[in-house]
Amino acid sequence: MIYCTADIHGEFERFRRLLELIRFSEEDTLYILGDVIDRGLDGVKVLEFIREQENMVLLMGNHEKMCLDALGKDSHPRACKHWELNGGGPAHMDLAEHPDRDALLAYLSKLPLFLDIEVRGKAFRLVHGFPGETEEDMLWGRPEAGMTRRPLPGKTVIVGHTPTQHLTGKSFIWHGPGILDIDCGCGHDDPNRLLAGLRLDDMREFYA
Ligand SMILES: [Mn+2]
Repeated sequence: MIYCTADIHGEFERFRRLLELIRFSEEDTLYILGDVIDRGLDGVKVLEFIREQENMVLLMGNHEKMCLDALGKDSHPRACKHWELNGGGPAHMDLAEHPDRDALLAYLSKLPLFLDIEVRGKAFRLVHGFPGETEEDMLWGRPEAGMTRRPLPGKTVIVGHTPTQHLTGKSFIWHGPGILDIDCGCGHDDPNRLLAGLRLDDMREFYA
């Protein structure tokens, strides 16, 4: 089976609970739509875990991009500040002295901005923020609650990045026209937050 999740934001235990809930096995594939680090404390642990799994595919989120801008080869103090202001403190600390720091940064630098996949004859675009032409759109763009037009004709778009609480006030997957937002606020302060999993074979939703 093919699953998606997004925006784990350092909540390693909740991520483990989701994997148990969906009985994730080596026959399955999990696409993770970015933002595994920051806000929660265990982002680097989540990142290392995902990197070790052959059947987990991570996409770039704006938090992975901020981490790369702060620590990668073109780093500058303003990028560090920007990352810290966006909850990058724990991952910054964990990566500073990390024995695999270079390998982890190299892994991050190769993450795709979007993926087009087909599951049981249905076409999907997976992207962190919103489908668009530029990296800025794809990492930072957001759907609007009242949108009426499909973002991509012929494709169902799956995004994270925008907590569904901001669109509907609820911690459940948001269904817009030809687009689903699966970021249910994991890693945020909201006591009602959830980590969602979506099975693309039958569009069944799971929550941890
Ligand atoms: Mn994001």
